[in-house]
Amino acid sequence: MKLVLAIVHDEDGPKVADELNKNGFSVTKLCSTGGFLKAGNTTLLVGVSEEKVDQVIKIIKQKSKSRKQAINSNMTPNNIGGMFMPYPVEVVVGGATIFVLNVDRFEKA
Ligand code: 2BA
Repeated sequence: MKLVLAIVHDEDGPKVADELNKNGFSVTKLCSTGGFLKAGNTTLLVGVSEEKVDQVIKIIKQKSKSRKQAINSNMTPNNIGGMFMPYPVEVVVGGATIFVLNVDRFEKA
C-alpha cells in the first residue's frame, strides 16, 4: 500500500477531494501553510494500493492549477540613503506538490 500526500492550492482542495471521492478513493484533507509564502494551502492524504497510485496522481493533476502569486520579499536596500524597502516578487505555485510514501502497515479498528 502507498500513501499519496498532495499539497494543493486552497481553491483546488475541494475539487480534487470531490473528484477522488467520486472515483472511489478515501481522502483526508488537512489545512496546511506553505513555509515560503506563509499562506494557507491544502494537504490531501490518500491511502491506495500500488496499482492505483497513477490514477490518483492523474486526478490530482487534472484538478489542480498552477497560479502566479506575488509576495513582498525580504527587505532590500534601495538607493535613498541606505533605507530598506520591501519589493514584490512573483512565484509560480503548484498545481500540486505530490509525494508517494510506502505504508508499512494499514489497519482500521
Ligand atoms: P510555499 O512554501 O509557500 O511555496 C510557494 C511557492 O513559492 C512554491 O511553489 C515555489 O514556487 C516558491 N518557493 C518555495 N520555496 C522557495 C524558495 N526557497 N525560494 C524561492 N521560491 C520558493 P510550489 O513549489 O508549487 O510549492 C507549493 C507548496 O507546496 C509550498 O508552499 C509548500 O507548502 C509545499 N511544498 C513544495 N515543495 C515542498 C517540499 N519539497 N517539501 C514540503 N513541502 C513542499
